[in-house]
Parts: sequence; C-alpha cells; structure tokens
Amino acid sequence: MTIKVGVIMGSKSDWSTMEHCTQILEKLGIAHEARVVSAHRTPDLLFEYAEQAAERGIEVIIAGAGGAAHLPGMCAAKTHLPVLGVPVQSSMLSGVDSLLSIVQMPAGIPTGTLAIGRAGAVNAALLAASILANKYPDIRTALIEYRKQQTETVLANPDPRTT
Ligand code: RP5
Repeated sequence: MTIKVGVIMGSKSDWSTMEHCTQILEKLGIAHEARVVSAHRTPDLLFEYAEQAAERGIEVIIAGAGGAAHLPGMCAAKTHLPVLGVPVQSSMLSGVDSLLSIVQMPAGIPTGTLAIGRAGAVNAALLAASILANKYPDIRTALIEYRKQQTETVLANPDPRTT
C-alpha cells in the first residue's frame, strides 16, 4: 500500500509524543511511515525527504519537534504538500518554545500548527485523516466512525466519578 502520511520528528526522544499520532493513523487504517529527520542534525536528509515526498506518493507530512522547532517550517519550505506541525513538550520551557517556533511562520510558507504534546499528536493524525477523507471514502468512513465512537463513549459515561 502506498504510504499516504509521512510522520517525521527531530529526535528519537520525540517518539513518546509522536507515537500517539501513529496509533491514530493505525486505527484509521491510513498507510504511514515514521522517521527521525532532524532539521539541524541531518539537514541534507530533511531536504531529500521533503523534496521526494510527493513523488513517493505521500500526501500529508506530520512533523513533530521540540525546542527551536524549525523542522515543520523547513520541511514546508521544500514541499508543496500540507505540513502539520506538532510542538513537542520541551523540558526547559514546557513546549511553549516549540509552539511559537512552529506557529509563527512568515506569510508565504504555511505550517498547520497543532497543540503541544499528546493532544497535538493525536489531532495531527485526525487532521491528516480529514484532508485525506476528501479523496478516500474508506478513510472518510473510518474517521466518521472514530468520532461516533468517541461521542458514544462520553455519552455512555456521564458520571465523572466513574471510569
Ligand atoms: C529537537 O530537539 C527534537 O525535535 C527534540 O524535541 C529536541 C531535543 O532532542 P534530543 O536532544 O532529545 O535528541 O530537534
């Protein structure tokens, strides 16, 4: 199956956040790959990855990074594909540094920016699914079903004291 979503991250230390992203992609049956691609430690690899992604069939890139998080922005600069940025929670500044590095792109090269940490990783996968759902009926069905189940779970457990 052709990989539709490329999940990249600046370091192996980002995996504990970004695995929440791939878990959702898995659940929705979206073919994806996960790679460590660092903007500052492996800049040539980043350029190669971003430049080749579209011709490899990738349709959305999700990029997680922490600290001076220029991975999503640099990736977006080298591809026309949509790039969704996940700010990883850094130890020094709790991810506010990551968030501001990713969100404040100058006009001309956008990156979609999600929430800091796990919520952002999960939502990046769901947003990628929404983008792909316009084209792929099976992904649309899986996404609608995921949301339906989420709603049903909340409605079935209205008492906050029970799990
Ligand atoms: C960024 O630097 C990575 O995305 C990671 O969040 C952060 C720290 O990386 P390590 O020093 O843990 O490898 O490039």
